[in-house]
Amino acid sequence: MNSAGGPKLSPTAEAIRKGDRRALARAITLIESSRPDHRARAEKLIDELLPHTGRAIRVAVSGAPGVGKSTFIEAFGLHVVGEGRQLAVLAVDPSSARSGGSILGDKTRMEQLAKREAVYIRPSPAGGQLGGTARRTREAMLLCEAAGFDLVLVETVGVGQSETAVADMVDLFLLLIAPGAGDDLQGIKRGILEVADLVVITKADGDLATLARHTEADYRSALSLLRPASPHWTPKVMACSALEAKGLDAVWQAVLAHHDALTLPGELAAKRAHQARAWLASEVRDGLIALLQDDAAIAALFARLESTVESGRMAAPAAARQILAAFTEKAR
Ligand SMILES: Nc1nc2c(ncn2[C@@H]2O[C@H](COP(=O)(O)OP(=O)(O)O)[C@@H](O)[C@H]2O)c(=O)[nH]1
Ligand SMILES: [Mg+2]
Repeated sequence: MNSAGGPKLSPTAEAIRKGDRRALARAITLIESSRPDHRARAEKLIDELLPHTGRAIRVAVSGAPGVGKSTFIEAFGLHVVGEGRQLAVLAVDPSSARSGGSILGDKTRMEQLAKREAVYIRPSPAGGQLGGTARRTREAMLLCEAAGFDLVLVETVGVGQSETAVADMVDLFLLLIAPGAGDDLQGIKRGILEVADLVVITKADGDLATLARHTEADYRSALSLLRPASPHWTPKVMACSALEAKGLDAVWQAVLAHHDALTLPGELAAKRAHQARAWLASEVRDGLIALLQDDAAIAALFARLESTVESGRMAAPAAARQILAAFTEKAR
């Protein structure tokens, strides 16, 4: 029996529980691998550590490239560490794999933070597609929680589908916005604004300070037109400067207020339960597609029907039924 009263943990799990950084880093590398034997070990490890997760506040930091996410995380991170928090930062940036540049940029931008004892920073792995990234991030988050981190920040680019996937694994979605271009809301899709619990106008300093106030007002009125997703929380809009370390405590207090507001009525637990269910469904979906692709004949049929559907010669539902029929036939 270990201290938590559960079954005895494996040495790896025990090391992670004790906060051993190298064990944590190795475990995250393991979950990033798609080799079947690695997957099997990763699943076992996650399962073992699951009872030791769930005690962190999970926050997504999203926004367009260049808005200031990494700089914000550095400044905000230093602030919360000063408040006694243990912080893990996970980067999900599908574009960084392609450009190859932003990981290096992020490392320098989080230079001070990276030196802190209470901080663990994990850049996003190169390659892989979105589904894989979402799974790896969720699993990495659980490992970090088991290692004792009580605040997890997930940096994600506010374009494409990645933020919806990330919104599905965090408690709070923080959308960063740069001053200016309030009219078109900077091309930020309405869908992203709808999942935002906190909108933070960053770079509210120097020449941009006045513009930042206008942008803040614009977003406040845009948000007032949306129905809040939660009965216990109305999304907030605030401004800060990561460069001058101003307004960061207000953001932190809002994160804590959101956490309290959702915890007391049981909404946080319900939200996480719902996320766990959705995770299961997506794992089953991914697993089924992998099974289909494993069979050469079905994979060929899949590819053939894909182009049929692409060219508009057949609708997706009929094509999907054909593929599934071939699969169930095979399973018989
Ligand atoms: N004036 C000002 N510039 C900032 C601030 N935060 C970030 N920047 C600048 O904005 C640029 C992009 O920042 P970065 O954090 O890499 O953005 P990311 O792509 O969203 O991670 C950099 O040149 C930063 O120096 C801020 O609070 N004030
Ligand atoms: Mg960045």
